[in-house]
Amino acid sequence: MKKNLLVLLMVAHVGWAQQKDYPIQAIPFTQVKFNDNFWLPRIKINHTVTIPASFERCENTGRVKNFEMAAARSGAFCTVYPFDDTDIYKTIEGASFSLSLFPDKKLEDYIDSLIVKVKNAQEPDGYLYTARTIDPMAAHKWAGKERWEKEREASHELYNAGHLYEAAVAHHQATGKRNLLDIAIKNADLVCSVFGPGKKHVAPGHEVVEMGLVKLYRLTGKKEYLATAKDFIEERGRHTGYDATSKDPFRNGAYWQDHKPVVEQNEAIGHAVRAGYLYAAVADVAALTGDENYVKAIDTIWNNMVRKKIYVQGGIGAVGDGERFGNNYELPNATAYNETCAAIANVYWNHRMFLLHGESKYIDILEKTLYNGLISGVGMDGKSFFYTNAMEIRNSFQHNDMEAERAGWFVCSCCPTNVTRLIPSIPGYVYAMKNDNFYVNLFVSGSTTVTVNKKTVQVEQKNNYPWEGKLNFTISPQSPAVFNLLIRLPGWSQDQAMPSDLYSFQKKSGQPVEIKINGKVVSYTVANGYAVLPKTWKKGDVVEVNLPMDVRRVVANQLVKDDLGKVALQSGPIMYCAEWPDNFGKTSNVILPEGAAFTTEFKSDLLNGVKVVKSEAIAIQVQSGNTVTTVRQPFMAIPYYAWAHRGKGEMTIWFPERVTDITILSSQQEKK
Ligand code: FUB
Ligand code: ZN
Repeated sequence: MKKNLLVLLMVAHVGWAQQKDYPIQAIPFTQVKFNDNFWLPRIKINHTVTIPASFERCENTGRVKNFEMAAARSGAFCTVYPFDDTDIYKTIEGASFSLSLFPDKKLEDYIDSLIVKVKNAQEPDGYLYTARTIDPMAAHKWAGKERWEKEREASHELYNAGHLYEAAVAHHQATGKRNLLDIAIKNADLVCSVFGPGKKHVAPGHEVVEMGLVKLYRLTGKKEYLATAKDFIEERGRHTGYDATSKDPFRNGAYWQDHKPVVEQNEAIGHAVRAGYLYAAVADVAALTGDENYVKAIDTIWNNMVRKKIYVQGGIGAVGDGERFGNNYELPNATAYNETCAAIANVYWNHRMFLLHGESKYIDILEKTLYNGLISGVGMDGKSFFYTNAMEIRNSFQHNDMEAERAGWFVCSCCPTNVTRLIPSIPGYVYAMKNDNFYVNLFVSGSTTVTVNKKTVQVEQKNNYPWEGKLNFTISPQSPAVFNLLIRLPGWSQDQAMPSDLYSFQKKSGQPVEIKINGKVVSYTVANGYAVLPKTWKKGDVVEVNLPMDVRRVVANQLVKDDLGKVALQSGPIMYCAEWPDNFGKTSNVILPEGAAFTTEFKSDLLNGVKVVKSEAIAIQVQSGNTVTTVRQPFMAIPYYAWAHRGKGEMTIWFPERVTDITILSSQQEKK
């Protein structure tokens, strides 16, 4: 009898937790150690510079003061946006991830002192939103007179909540403390009591609360959190106040992904950060509930994004007006918006898509984003940032809205604080597991220890990625262990510039990727984009993989008007750009003729160490008296992510191959 009761209790316990989940589980970032030259320095500078600088900005811009005033219930909200609270939450989240990697008592204590301020600003029923609490009679103009009244449009009450939950979970996991978690739970309980069937209805105006609730659900097992996340997703497309005939995304609801129920949506649409967070949350809820219609919807949306709406350097959200996705193939270079937060959202989404489906194409997008259009968002100093990530800069700066220099902070500073939390979590994207399949997704020197097929296995990577393609893995199980090692064969190593026909390599290489085990070339099968290596692994087994790193010319689909007749340059995962200091002060006049050969060179003294691409170009020179001449000149390209560290000037990603495809700037444009 007692035994039966125990079984029942065990079932009940398992019942609250995840009965269903992603079929693939990521190896948590805390279990992955880096000792490489590319990511580890970035993670360190994030800890030593970015996090302190970010907290400092939260202090000196008044964001912390907002919490103090909310605690005192007096004063006047002293920053600009009602979502400024989230900069504190996101920095706490990043700092917590970082604490897991680098224990730091001073930082931990400082976070605790901030948490006291957050707690004091929380209203007794759990409501937490300084833009109202400071003075409810004079709430922020985006917030409305009543709580949640303007949530759909602009208040960001649930956006703030979502970032609070994500921070709280990270903080609890890093420190074991409940101080922030209890605040988050109190707020989440309020949110669940206010919204849902038979209660208030709203499609959150800026998604992220859904992902946050899922994280809280995973930690606490409270089903309401998952149910409310799902309710919020279900709310989309139900609002009756839009004008469906309008093409304006603000009028037809598409800006908020609210124009149709999610399961009927088939296009990456609207504000790109909102969209990315929504699609990531849909993946989470699909994994946890087994909802196949959700999976179908995000699969279709993903195909649309990858076939028609992503830039060659991994940026998404082409249009500045509304910070949103453009129409299909609308990928202008001169006005590309590419918000850093959108790139981050795309990493979150693609990682989840991989965990759902186990296909390497999702990691191809994640890798492209990570090494290019995302880290371009943070400068080498760790404290300067791009909000938008330009695709070209011309001397005339005729598009003044394009940022040509990084800044320390922004009035709307979502991107810097988002970078702060993304960087230390990168080790969590490297490995994953499903039963006796062990996936290697990213190539970073370092190690992890995992349990595969009930055996403890240490996996060590040694490489000089992303500069060289020689990868070395040492597999060391405690005792011989049978499992499949799945090594991702990046799309670019398989003659595929993008998992779609949006971009392709001008010439196929046809070079197969060679793999050796213990010095012997082995044949292998490829499944879902992975080289599958089944074996009884023994201590010290060495796997060598040789990825081709030659410089490739990338061409865009003919429907991308801006890129017609032009090529971009790629070596391994890295996209290149030409910048003015390396090309006689100008890059908009550069033609890369067909057939021009490329060489590469690693320059340790340039931009913290980068592999540059060299060639000979033809440069257009406009002389006085209506004369245009061409000259041959040396050409040099640097990794796109490293541009804008040497002053303001021209930058080009897409190069014409013929003189007929170059845009010659008028002298009037030059002067502007
Ligand atoms: O609305 C909150 C954040 O501010 C968005 O994610 C960014 O695009 C910026 O508009
Ligand atoms: Zn942003």
